[in-house]
Amino acid sequence: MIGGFMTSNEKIRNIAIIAHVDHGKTTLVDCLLKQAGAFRNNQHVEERVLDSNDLERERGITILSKNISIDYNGTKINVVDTPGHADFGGEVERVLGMVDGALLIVDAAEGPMPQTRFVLSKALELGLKIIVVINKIDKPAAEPLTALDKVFDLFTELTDREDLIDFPFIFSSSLNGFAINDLDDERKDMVPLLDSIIKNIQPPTGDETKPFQFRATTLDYNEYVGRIVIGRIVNGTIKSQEQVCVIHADGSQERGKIVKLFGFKDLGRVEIESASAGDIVGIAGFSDIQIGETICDPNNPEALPLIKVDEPTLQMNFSVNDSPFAGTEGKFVTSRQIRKRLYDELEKNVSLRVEDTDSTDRFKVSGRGELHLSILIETMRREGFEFAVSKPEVIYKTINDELCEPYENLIIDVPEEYAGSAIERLSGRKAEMKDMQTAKGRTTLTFHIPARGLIGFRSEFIRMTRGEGIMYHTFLHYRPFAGDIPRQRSGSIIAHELGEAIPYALAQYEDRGVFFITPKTKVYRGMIIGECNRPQDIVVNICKTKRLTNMRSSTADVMVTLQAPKILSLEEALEYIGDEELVEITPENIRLRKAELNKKIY
Ligand SMILES: Nc1nc2c(ncn2[C@@H]2O[C@H](COP(=O)(O)OP(=O)(O)OP(=O)(O)O)[C@@H](O)[C@H]2O)c(=O)[nH]1
Ligand SMILES: [Mg+2]
Repeated sequence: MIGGFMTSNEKIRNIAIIAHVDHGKTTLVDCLLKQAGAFRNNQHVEERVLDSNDLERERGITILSKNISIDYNGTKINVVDTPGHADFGGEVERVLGMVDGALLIVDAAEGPMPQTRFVLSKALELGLKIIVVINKIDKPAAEPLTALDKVFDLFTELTDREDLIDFPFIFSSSLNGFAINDLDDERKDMVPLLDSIIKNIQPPTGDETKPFQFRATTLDYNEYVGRIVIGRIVNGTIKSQEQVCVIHADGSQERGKIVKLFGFKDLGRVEIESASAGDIVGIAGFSDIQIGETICDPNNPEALPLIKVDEPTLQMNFSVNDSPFAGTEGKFVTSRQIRKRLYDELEKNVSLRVEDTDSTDRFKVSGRGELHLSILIETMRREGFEFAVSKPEVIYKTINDELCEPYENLIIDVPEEYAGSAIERLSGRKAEMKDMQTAKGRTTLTFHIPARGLIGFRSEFIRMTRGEGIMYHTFLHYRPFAGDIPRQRSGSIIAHELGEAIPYALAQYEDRGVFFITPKTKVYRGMIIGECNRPQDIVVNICKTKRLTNMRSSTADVMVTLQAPKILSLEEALEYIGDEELVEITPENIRLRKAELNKKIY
């Protein structure tokens, strides 16, 4: 049977799950689904079942927020799992607009972290009721009560509203599937959390008898019906196939029919016949509707306040691969294919922007941060695309006739002995220190820094702290341009000709720097194959075979032992390249190269 769960508001709860990255949101959703019997008894369930796309599973992070719904004793609890990484903060903020409450998950060992503060501040601004979940209490280093105290401090810092500060809390281990009200309680299941949601989160407000109003909050896509907008029915009731009206951001109205109406049930989206105020649904039928716009009753068209979508702060060019290896590794390589793929991405990637440029082979792609853009690159590469990307650059804006640039709030946590050098390096990148605290041998520092100053910093930071430093940054605001930041990068080692790198030649240049390639890697003229230990680029002939003057030298080639190369990940490659350099992306390889391959000096 299609449809069915017409519910009155009383029987609905809408919540979002919010937290700093990795504090256990998705694992907690697993537990809730299991507890509510969403899986058959004998069904094999993967961990973090909601992190369903390949990249999410591989990296262990949530990239897209997802809706599920559970039935608990006759109440429908709509749950939105949100991503924890700062690049997706805008998405979390929007999602919070369609719920009535949130579970704020906090790692019992780590306590509140930068993104905890960000998501909490957004939830409090909206006046949402929050249940604090101190998670991972099974960890040996867990200090649940200390973490709870710190969360309390954070609340008092962020709001004056007593009713919100007086928050309900619960302890849990989503890995072990239990939640408890008191640390001495028996640890058996998630029932205490479900009960707490029913008790503490209000049923949605909204009037079923008023004209229909729905606000598009997130995007989804399905190849049969196209764009699906997900959001909350603010007022009224709606049926599938009904005539409605979209009010666009510019005020224009578009009439049309609801082609499909979706509700959420357990893990999936199901087609339904009707739904009413307070419920979260998906609507298909409008290909031009944008995030934040309203769908409403055509006889009483009234727009809901628009919600803003965060503007991109970082941009880069995607271009057709024109290296000598072009077309040999990818399935989709033409300008037309790349263009279509990029524009298709806009169907579901809310804060991404794509623009044509003066060259038909190049597109400007803008996003919310390095992770946002690198995930798109990685996804396309896995689909078989081949292309080249340029160095990510911040997006400047003119505000009140003044050139402004994006600033980030940067928090680093380092062993005490590295604090001095961290401060020094960051001030060279125009960072201003805002706070510094030392406890238990570690120092936590807060800076405001131009986003520009962070490009390339991560790898330097990891090296400087010998891998023991932790860093987080989130977008802060636009501020007047801070002036030049000289980039300190060593020169590159550049290949001189097309061929295959041979061990003997690599060994010869080993004292000049570190290589990014292994022997037998195919290289071409102008390809960047290593980092020099001097500021200048050097060009090397890495394919030359030694003139064989006697028999011994042919075996000598086999005998050389080389230092391990430094194989750059996609993110590292993007951080490494400078102006006039590109990263070549194919399903099989990530190569660095000079944009101009045939310059005299190579
Ligand atoms: N020890 C312990 N580990 C946990 C618990 N809950 C989650 N984890 C682990 O913490 C890691 C992160 O869990 P996720 O559920 O992916 O965290 P998340 O908050 O959804 O992460 P993002 O979506 O990337 O922000 C995983 O390795 C989990 O297995 C817990 O209660 N105890
Ligand atoms: Mg997650």
